Amino acid sequence: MLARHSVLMVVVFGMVLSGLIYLNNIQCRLVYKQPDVLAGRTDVASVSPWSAPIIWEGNFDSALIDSIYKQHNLTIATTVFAMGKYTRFVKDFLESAEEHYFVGFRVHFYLFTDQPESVPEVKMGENRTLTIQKVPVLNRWQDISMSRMEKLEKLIETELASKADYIFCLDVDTKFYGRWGAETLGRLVGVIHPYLYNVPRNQFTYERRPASKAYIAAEEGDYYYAGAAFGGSLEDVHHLTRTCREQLSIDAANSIEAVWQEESHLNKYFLLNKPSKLLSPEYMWRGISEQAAPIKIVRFTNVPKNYAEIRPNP
Ligand code: 5GW
Ligand code: MN
Repeated sequence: MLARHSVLMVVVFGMVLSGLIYLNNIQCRLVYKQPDVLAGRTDVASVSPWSAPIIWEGNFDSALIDSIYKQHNLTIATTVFAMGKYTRFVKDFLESAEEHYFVGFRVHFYLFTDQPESVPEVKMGENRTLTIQKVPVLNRWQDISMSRMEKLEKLIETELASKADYIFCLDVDTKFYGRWGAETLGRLVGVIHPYLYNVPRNQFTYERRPASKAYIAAEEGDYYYAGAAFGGSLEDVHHLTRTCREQLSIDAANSIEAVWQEESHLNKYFLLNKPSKLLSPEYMWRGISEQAAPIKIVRFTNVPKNYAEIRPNP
């Protein structure tokens, strides 16, 4: 009786304190707000027509998600490219990731750059490492764009096989402002593009020329996905990068380049291979000061850049 009482008191006290408490040393139980069958966000869709969850603030409990995934001792590989002048983005990207990205999990960053010497020193937390891979200078942006999928494909084959459970591939001209955590893990994960989440599919900027392997007809398509972030299991992302690399090179051989390069091919891939989880535009927003009704929290954004100044000449 006394024991039961004290458990109850801890529970009540814990709930008052934080709303949630992990009773590891008492009963290995987790106490959290009861899931509600009938209530939830009604202003956004939380599931795709093929029943993949769409992750929005308000539809998951971070502490509960963490307690589930923590048990699996996961490693998240994360890749970014910083070629040419894009090395200037590395510091903010990594420092903000240290604050918000898979906090408490093992994270291994792989940075591909043509100038390792201009990568700033960033203090990494416990269980978080950065590997810098030097790659040859590429001056044509078409080559930078082409080479990303190929580099990722090779990294997964040669390096990651036994070293990571999941991988995310991110643009470097970005910054974290809010949690990006285990709620994003899944077999194949795509992010809904911040500018095209609320337009009819015939207005998506898919590749519309049938001569390209990335072609999607006006009456087809699910969502328009951002090229700046995708991920999933090693196996699924390997298949994605291999397929996109192949399709990009078939296009190149036919002297056609899809309107948004890898993003166009990624969108074609996701049309034919449906993601198992979709991230809302909270996970790739337009900028920290941009507002829109469904966006309750900005987790990850584009950083504004002067295209003429930063990109190599065409
Ligand atoms: C340069 C010229 C045109 C397009 C891309 C580049 C470029 C891209 C570059 O010179 N260096 C480089 O590291 N990148 C990598 O590709 C960065 O990781 C960058 O975040 C990613 C995608 O290119 P972005 O960010 O310029 O494309 P948008 O569509 O996000 O503006
Ligand atoms: Mn970008």
